[in-house]
Formats: sequence, structure tokens, C-alpha cells
Amino acid sequence: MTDAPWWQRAVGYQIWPRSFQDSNGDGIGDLPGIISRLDHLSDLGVGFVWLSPAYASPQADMGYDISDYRDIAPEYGTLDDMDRLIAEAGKRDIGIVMDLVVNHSSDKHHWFEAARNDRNAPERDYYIWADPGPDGEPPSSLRACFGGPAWNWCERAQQYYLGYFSPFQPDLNWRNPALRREIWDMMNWWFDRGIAGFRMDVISLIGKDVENEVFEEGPFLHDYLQEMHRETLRGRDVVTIGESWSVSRETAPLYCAKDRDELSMVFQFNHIKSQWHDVHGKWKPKPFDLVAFKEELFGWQTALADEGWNSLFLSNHDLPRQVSKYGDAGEYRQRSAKALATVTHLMKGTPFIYQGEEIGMTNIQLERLDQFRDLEAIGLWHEEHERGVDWETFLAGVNENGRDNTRTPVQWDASDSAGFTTGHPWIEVNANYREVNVAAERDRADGILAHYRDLVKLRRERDIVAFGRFESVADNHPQVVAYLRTLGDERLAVVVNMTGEEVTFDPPQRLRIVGEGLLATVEPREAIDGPLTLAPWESFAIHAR
Ligand code: TEU
Ligand code: CA
Repeated sequence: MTDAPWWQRAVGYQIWPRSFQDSNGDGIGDLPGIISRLDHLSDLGVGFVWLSPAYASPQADMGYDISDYRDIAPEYGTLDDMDRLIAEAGKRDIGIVMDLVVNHSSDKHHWFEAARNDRNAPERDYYIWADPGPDGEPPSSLRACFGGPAWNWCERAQQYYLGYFSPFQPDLNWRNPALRREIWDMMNWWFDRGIAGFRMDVISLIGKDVENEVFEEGPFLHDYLQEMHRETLRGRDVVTIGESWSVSRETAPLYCAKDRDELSMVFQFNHIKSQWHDVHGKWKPKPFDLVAFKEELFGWQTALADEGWNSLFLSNHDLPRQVSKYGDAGEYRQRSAKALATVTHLMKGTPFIYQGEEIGMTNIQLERLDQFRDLEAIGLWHEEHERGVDWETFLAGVNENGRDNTRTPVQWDASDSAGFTTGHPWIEVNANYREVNVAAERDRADGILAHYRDLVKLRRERDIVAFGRFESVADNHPQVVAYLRTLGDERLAVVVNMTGEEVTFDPPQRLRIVGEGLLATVEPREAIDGPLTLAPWESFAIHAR
């Protein structure tokens, strides 16, 4: 196990720069702010940071619309700050993983400027264009992910261009080898600055076949990923995580099986989507279904047991706060936050913590459209409204699943603006910051933060946590998560009550175990020897060796 790649023992921590820490009072998080908080991350013990885009960007989609891949947004800092961040994090054994957003650029990228001004510019073919039909109509009625048509008329170019997400995010034409060369050079340029890897935004879209309207996991995808490996990743000891909303248990090994030379792992969302409405997706709340949730989480553990590697997460900058979504943000906030962390961190894979999750930050409650910051929520309100969804229903969906929930400032202490800024924050601080903040958590020996610290440490120190075989137990139990990890003669049993009620659970024989109580969030537990009565949101793990 000593020859396993470093990222198989590490925990990742996602920083969304706009809301992490402001250093100069303009109300916007920045790179010097991140540097000033690195000790929080080394206390937690994380191995790498996934830094959401800090590149130059008009911020139409909060940095997922990049106008210069080789520069930093001025409000976030400079390339020097970036170099300093890489160096300072490195001193603490923390790698910096950048976000690679190359399915599309910003419409303000100089490539796109050149492309639309001149049919003969080499950059023209960096994007995806189509002539109007006989009546001036677009090539298809495809809708964009953030609302409106995906084909946008460009007056200057006298053609339509594809913006799969929004008109501000024109799709790059990966079929052009010159474009691919630009991307490889840019990736190598960042690697040479010392970064530890890339998280790759919607990477499963790059192999699209536009003529045949195949977008997700298109026919060219794996050729391009293998070319990427040859041109940039080969010989480098880095981590790569491909984001995909379409990847299945069947296709996942194509990206991350070792002998394929593509990526380290994927971010998949089937456990998340298992809780979405069939027609209205995340905009129509549905009661939490633990059995469906486990079927996805555990199914992935089994599917990638021998080939590939899992990423483990419940939150990110596109998802709601996990304690609000799957736990209890009220009475049992502390306990349920710990329960969710136990579930996630003791499976096999690389866990990711989203900023503020480690202190149990919660969703916000919005009331009016003018409070929305996220272009997805704004765009989709208009779409859903046209489909007959009323405002109250949509608002309930936004408050449960919307992206602004995880984008509020990190709550560092009980001072004004939660210690995030001395100025006026760009987005409202969650009203509960006087109670929910890092300083308060630091004083709680049995708090959420301490629990996360323990979990991160366990993965580093115990082979069974990092590499043990996963076996699911009690798949159909509607209230309890239980699983077993095994490594040689060692066993690790994990049991979690996923409700705010007392629950009885009769563990099957193979979960009966006597050993060392690794962690327990209600009372110490060292054995499972018969039916259990679990306290609300209780979680524990026992290691026998
Ligand atoms: O997200 C991919 C994506 O498909 C999301 O738009 C997702 O469908 C949605 O948030 C959930 O309903 C990535 C980034 O993580 C996201 O922040 C970007 O907006 C998007 O790509 C475009 O770059
Ligand atoms: Ca700032």
C-alpha cells in the first residue's frame, strides 16, 4: 500500500474563492485571504485544495466563464499571489488543484472576440458555429442548461454559435487539433508553476458530436482524454478529477481504470440525482429516500471496487449545504453533520470537504428574485414558470437545492460579517453566523470540526480506511446506513442512524464485531453483539484487528 498514489490517502478541500476570505475589505474573497487561512486547512489535515476558478473572468457564471486561462481575476489577486499560494500551501504539504474549465470559454475570451469578428481568423474554428436555416432559424431547438436557447445568433459573425450552458459560455470546438494544442500548453504551463492537479469541469462534454446531437460522453471523449494524458499528465505525480453529470457505473472505469491512462477519478452525481424530481429535477423538492441514496452510493463502491477509484462527497458549489439537505439544520445540526461526515469519509475513495461543511454551515432562505445571485436559478425560474410551475414551489426548490446556498461567506467567527470581510460582503452572510462559526467550533472538543479532523487522520493512518474492501449491509433499512470494510483479517464496522428518532437495528451476523471504538458521536461503542438501539443521528465505527 505504500506504492499507492498520494491522493488515495488524502482528503480534498474545495475552496470557492469568492466566499472564502476577503483580505482587503472589498467584500470579495481573494487569494491573499486564502493564504491567511491556510493554517485552518493544515489543522484539518487535508492533502489538497481544489480551488474553484480564480482565473480572469467576467463572472457571469462565477468564474466558470474564463476570459484568460493564464491570468488571475484582478479582484482575486495576481499570478504572484497564485505562486505564493502554491508555495505556502506546499510548505504545509497541501497541493493546489486548479479547476480546468475547457468545455467552453467566456464570450469575453480574446479567442471568441477574434472568432466572431473574422470568418478567416484561426480562432473562428475554436468555437462551434452553424449557418441559419432558410428562414433564419437556428440549427435546432436545443435548450441551454441555464435557460434559453443553446444556439445564439451572432450578428457580427452572421452565424449561430453553441452555448450549451449559456450565451456567455460559448462551447469550444475540441475537434480542432489547434484548440487542443492550446489547452495542453496551458495545462503544462500551470503544472510548471507547481500545481498538484486539475478538477475538470463537465469533462464528459468535450467529446460531443454536435451534428448528431450527442453531447454527453460523445464519441471523441476518450480519444481526447488519452491525448491529454500523453500531452500533459504522463510522468507527472498529479491528481485529476473529471466532473460528469452523465457518467454511469458502467462507463466510469473508462475514465479512471488504471490501465486506461486517463484520469484519477470522476465526480459523479447519481446519489444526488436520486433525490431529484423526475420532471422538474432539483427545482421540485422530494422527500429524502435513504434506500435510493444508498443504492447509488453503495452501487458505486461495488462497481469501482477493482477497477478505478471513487470520489466521495455530498456538497460542492453547485449543491445545497449537506446538513440542510440530508441532515437536520435545527435541533440536531451538530450530530447530523457528524453523521453525514462519518458516512462519507469511511467509504473507499477520496473524500472532498466543501468550505464550511466542516463546521456544519447551513442553507440560506431567500424570499425574492432580486436576492438570487446565481444565473442558473434566475434562468431556470423563467423556464420553469413557462412550464406552469408557480413561484412558491420554485422558491421552495431554490431554498432546498439552489446553488447560492453554498456560496455564502465562510463563517470564521462571531464578529460582523463573520470575519469574512471588514467591508460589505458581495452576498449576504448566513444569519446564523454568531452561533455557527469556526472559532466556536474550535472550542468544542466533541464538535463537528474535531470530528472531521479525526476522520481525515484515520484515512491517513489506517490502511483499512483508505483501502479496505467495501461491503454494504442493510441495503433496505429505511433509516440506517451500515457497512463493513475488510482488509486481510481486519474489519471495520460503520453504523449511522440517519434520522432524528431513536431507531432499533438488528445487525446481521457479519457486522457483529468487538474491537477498538474509532469514533462515536453519542456514546463510546466497542462492540456490536446484538440488536442496537441507536440514538438520533448517532454514528460510530469499530475496528477489529
Ligand atoms: O457544473 C456542471 C453542471 O452541469 C451544472 O450546471 C449542474 O448541472 C447544475 O449546477 C446542477 O443543477 C459545472 C460547474 O461546477 C458549475 O459551477 C458551472 O456553472 C458549470 O459547470 C458550467 O461551467
Ligand atoms: Ca477582496
